[in-house]
Amino acid sequence: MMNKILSVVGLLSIIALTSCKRDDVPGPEEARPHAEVYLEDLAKIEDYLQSHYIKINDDNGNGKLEVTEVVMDSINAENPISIWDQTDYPLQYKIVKLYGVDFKVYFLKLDAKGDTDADGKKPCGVDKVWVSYKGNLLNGTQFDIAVNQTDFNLIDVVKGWEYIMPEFRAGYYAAPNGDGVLNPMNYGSGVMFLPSGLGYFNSYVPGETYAPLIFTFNLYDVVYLDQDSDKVLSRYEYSFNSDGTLLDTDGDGIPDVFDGDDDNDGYMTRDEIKINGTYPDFDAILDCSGTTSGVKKHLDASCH
Ligand SMILES: [Ca+2]
Ligand SMILES: [Ca+2]
Ligand SMILES: [Ca+2]
Repeated sequence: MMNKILSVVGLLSIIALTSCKRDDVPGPEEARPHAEVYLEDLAKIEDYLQSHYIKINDDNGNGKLEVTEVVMDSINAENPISIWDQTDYPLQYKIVKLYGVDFKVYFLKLDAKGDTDADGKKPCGVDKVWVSYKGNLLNGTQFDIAVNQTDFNLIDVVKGWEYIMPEFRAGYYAAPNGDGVLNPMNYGSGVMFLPSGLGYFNSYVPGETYAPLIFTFNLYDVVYLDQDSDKVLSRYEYSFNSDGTLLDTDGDGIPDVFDGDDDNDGYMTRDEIKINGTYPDFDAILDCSGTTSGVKKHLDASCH
């Protein structure tokens, strides 16, 4: 089954490769301005949050949270408290600065143990994640689901994941039943409510254009990546300026996380940081004076 969470570009290229012609999949509509669409999406999402409840059914009684067990539907006599008003899973949001818009992105943490758990690795926005998830439209239509663990690089999927997944932590694997079977334990779980601008926007991918998306997910594991192969893990290079752009130390237009020569001094970062032929941990990378207290060599064009 094709995972629809792949970014539109990735997905459309797969469609192009696997079918001669798809008359049933219309091309994208001409894109409307992000700022305009976002305000409509925000109103729809906030209306949804105020008119729907959330409930977790432990359907299979195995003590693990499956994405299929997370139920959201219109409030009724039996379930009168909205997602907006309930307090079991406090509604949080993150401001995402992108495309000239300050997107307010709501999310819920379903696992109250949350951030305090020292076992949990957190991804940065360009790492690889092992997840289970389901994707729904606001009308309840489920357009995608992966019940079992599957892995994605966060830069390959819808934009919202890049920003919201780092708010969650992974768990660990253990064999609690003494049978040697490893199970994911104590993992982060959540729900994100994405404006269409951080989803498929003007593409028909989820079944309609400009669709706000609801993703319910478990984050089982994180693999730290080195996107530019400069021997500095991306998580140490992936950071944002106050205007929402990615940090670009040398200002050459290539963010540090994708730049193999971060200070543009003509010497590759991986060569600059090497100590006695080995690559040090990030904290041990030296500065120009040979200590670890100043600006690291690969970020300082005055030495190499
Ligand atoms: Ca750069
Ligand atoms: Ca770099
Ligand atoms: Ca350099």
